[in-house]
This record gives sequence, C-alpha cells and structure tokens, in this order.
Amino acid sequence: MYKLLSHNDLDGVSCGILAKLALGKQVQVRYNSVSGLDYEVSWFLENQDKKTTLWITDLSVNDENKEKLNEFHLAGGNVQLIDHHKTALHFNDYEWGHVIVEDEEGKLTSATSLLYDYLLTQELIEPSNAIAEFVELVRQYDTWEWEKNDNQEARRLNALFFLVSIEEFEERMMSRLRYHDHFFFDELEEKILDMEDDKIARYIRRKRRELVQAKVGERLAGVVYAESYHSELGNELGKENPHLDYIAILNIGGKRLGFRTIHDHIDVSEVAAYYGGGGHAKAAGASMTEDAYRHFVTETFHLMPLQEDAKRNRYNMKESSFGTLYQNRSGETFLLYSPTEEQWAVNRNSTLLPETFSSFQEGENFLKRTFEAALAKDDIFVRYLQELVGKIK
Ligand SMILES: [Mn+2]
Repeated sequence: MYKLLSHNDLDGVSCGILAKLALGKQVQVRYNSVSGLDYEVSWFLENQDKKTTLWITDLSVNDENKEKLNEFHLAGGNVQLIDHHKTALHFNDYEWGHVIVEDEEGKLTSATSLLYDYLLTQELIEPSNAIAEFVELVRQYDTWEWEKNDNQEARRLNALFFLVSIEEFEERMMSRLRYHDHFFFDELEEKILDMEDDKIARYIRRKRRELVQAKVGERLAGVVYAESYHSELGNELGKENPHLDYIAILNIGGKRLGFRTIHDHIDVSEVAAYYGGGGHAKAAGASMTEDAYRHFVTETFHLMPLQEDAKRNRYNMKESSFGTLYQNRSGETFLLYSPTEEQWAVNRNSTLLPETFSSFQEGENFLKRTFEAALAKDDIFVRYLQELVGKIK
C-alpha cells in the first residue's frame, strides 16, 4: 500500500491524480494545507505501518517530523519526499528526500512534474501525451511561467480547479488522461470557464472605479478593496496604471492584504515583510496589522478614486506629436508634448514646468504620480486648442 500526503492546491492535487492513475486502489491520498501536513505525518508515524510506503509531495515537514521520518526510514520504513520549493532543499541531505527547484535544462520544476518523472523512472506509470501535456500545464501554472508565455490553458486549468470540488476535479482529469491521447477541456468546462472569465472581467471593471492612489512609505501604492480574484485584479490594475509602484488589495473580512506589482524594479515581498508577511517579488501578502490598517485603510479612506483615462478619444491621443492633454479633479490641465526629439515636457495650465522626460511614458507617470491627472476627453482638448489659437491671434 501507498499513502500520499500532498498540498491542497493545483500542483498538490495533480500529484494525487498521477498517483491514483499509477497505483489505483493501492494508494490512499490526503490533501493538506501547509500547516496541516505535520498533523497527518505525526498520525502516520504513531500508527506506524512498515508495509505502507509514505509519499509526501509539494510540502515539507517540520524539524521534529523530519527526525522522526528519518528514524522511520532507518528502521526499514518506506518514505519519499518530493518537492520543488527552495526552502526544502535541505531534505536532499536524506536518502528519502528528493528536492529539485530547476532541472538540468534550467527549467523550473513543480511537484507534479517531479512526481511524473519519478513514477516513470520507477516504471509505475505508462508514459502518455495527455499526461505529459497536463503535467506541463500544472508546471507552468505553479511556476508562473504561464504568465510570461500567456498560457491561457494553464490559467484556465487552475480556474477550473477552483470552480469544482477536489473530488470532481480528480475524477474529470483522471478520465481525461486515461482515455484520451491529448489533454483538452470538454464542452461543459469550456462553457463554465468562459462564464468565469466574463465574471472576472466585470468584477475588475467595477474595482477599477474604486482604486485610490496613496504614498505609503517611499512607494506609491494603488489601493483597492477586494475579496476575490486577487491575481487577476492585481495584474490588470497594475498594467492599466504603470505609474503605480504596486497594487495593495485589502481583504477586510479576512484581515489580510495582498501586494502585486508588474514592475521588475519593485519587490513587494519587501513591502509585505515590513508588515510581518512575505511572498515573492511580484506577489506577496501580510496580515492586517495595526500599522497596515493605519497606512492602507485609515489614511486612504477619505481619498477619491483615481480618474480613468478618457476611453473613446479620436483627437486627444497618447504620444501624439501635437501633445496630449491631461486634466485632474481640480480642473488643472497638463499638456505633455515633445519639443525636441527624445525629450518630453509639460505645460501646466499653459506654464512650462522645469521637469523634462526622456519618454512619453516617463512624462505620463510624472503627471499621474504628482497631480493625479488623467487623459482628458476630446471636447476638453478641442476647447484647450481653441483657447490656445485665440491667444496667439
Ligand atoms: Mn507546487
């Protein structure tokens, strides 16, 4: 018999799917949160059974269980830990540890891709195109490579994982992988995934109108309240507002906040660490501490949402040689134009500002960061030009 303890996310559950494909009724699978694993491992060790092989995937155990597992191994027990997290590399000191973050070709791994390789080497599973394709989608999702490759199928696989129960996901994927030559979504899945995408798009449109900008410490944050779709929201709002250093997403009910950035020069894990949290350079999170509450809630609650750029302009266009007109809530106008090649300047209410910029984007960032100005509508632009012509006459 085998027992698999795995993570309860897409990568972890996909390990369960592969194990069940390989071993059928010979394996018992349990999915755990990061904090739940050690209870399961302790329970297994207390009820020691040398005939059961223990596999742990996509998670690692605490030091106490590490020692106990090693004793179990030395006493003839069968245990194998397979993981791809950098923080688990020390398990490679043990015979039963198998942790690889990057393969020989420099490709980032996932627990599912490592387990698939392991099952193949052990000749416990038949290789198949469908499984290899599925494993690659999971790997790309888990390592965020899907974003760079714009791999929508990987993104939708994870969305499907959250739309149905774990049991239903397992069942659907197992029959897909068992009976087909290639991986695909069936008609029903395509339909609910399309509906979900529409729902997310509407949610983001609504949230876009609630975004405020605020200086927090040294950085300029976009602050928004949201309970769902943090990745999608952080990504969209970040791309639409490149002048912001990062997006802070506040979940008041959950007493948490998430940080997302699209910029390579910003590391939001540093921002999260300031509030006692952590994460990655592009996505991180923290608990809503008193400091965090003051900085992101109390001090921003009175702010007006950011004005959106005019959408359907035909004349007032960005990077136009005429110049592009911006306006803020106080009615100030800003003309961003290029007097000489590779130089951009700003007329604020018709007075030239001392700052110059080496690109249009740099100039726009300045206007949005300093004055909260947004692209003015065509009629305001036309009036602006008429007044300008009037003055020249
Ligand atoms: Mn993983």
